[in-house]
Amino acid sequence: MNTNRLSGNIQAALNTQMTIEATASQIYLSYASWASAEGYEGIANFLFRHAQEERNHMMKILEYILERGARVRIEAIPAPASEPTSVENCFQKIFQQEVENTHAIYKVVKLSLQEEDWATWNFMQWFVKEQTEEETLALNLLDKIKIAGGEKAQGNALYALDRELEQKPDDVTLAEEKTAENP
Ligand code: OFO
Repeated sequence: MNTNRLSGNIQAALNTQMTIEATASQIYLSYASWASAEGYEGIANFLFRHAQEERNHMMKILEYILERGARVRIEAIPAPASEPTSVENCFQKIFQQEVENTHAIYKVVKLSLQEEDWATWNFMQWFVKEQTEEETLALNLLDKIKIAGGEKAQGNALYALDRELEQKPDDVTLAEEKTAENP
């Protein structure tokens, strides 16, 4: 009796996405280590926390694959590319990598739609929303560094940004939760 509720294609796509989340976690770890070495402890703290979030995303997919009676494939994680060259460059790289992750997630969503696998489609909606949050968060970081002086940001402005990120929550409020009274 076949108890595997995922098609071969969906199983492969979810396993790939799991590795992408693990890779994202390593990227955040490397940027966090870079920030700490440069003396930006607040930014490092924020990025270390985010590395953990990406690992949680990986675990969600791993658990889902198992729950559906399919097989998990643990693959090698590529080493993160070069370190950031500045705080602005760090935030740009973060934004870029989140957008790439969004595209990867959309591919899984599209496949589940084509295969009419509504359980996977439904499961993936959590990730669609999460990516909107993560892109918003990354865009907010880019805005902040721009206000602090962009590539030329230094001294007090960078210090204030670093302190702020240490306290910054990992989530942002999305448009659908906003109102006229509370924009
Ligand atoms: Fe940065 O996001 Fe996972 O999915």
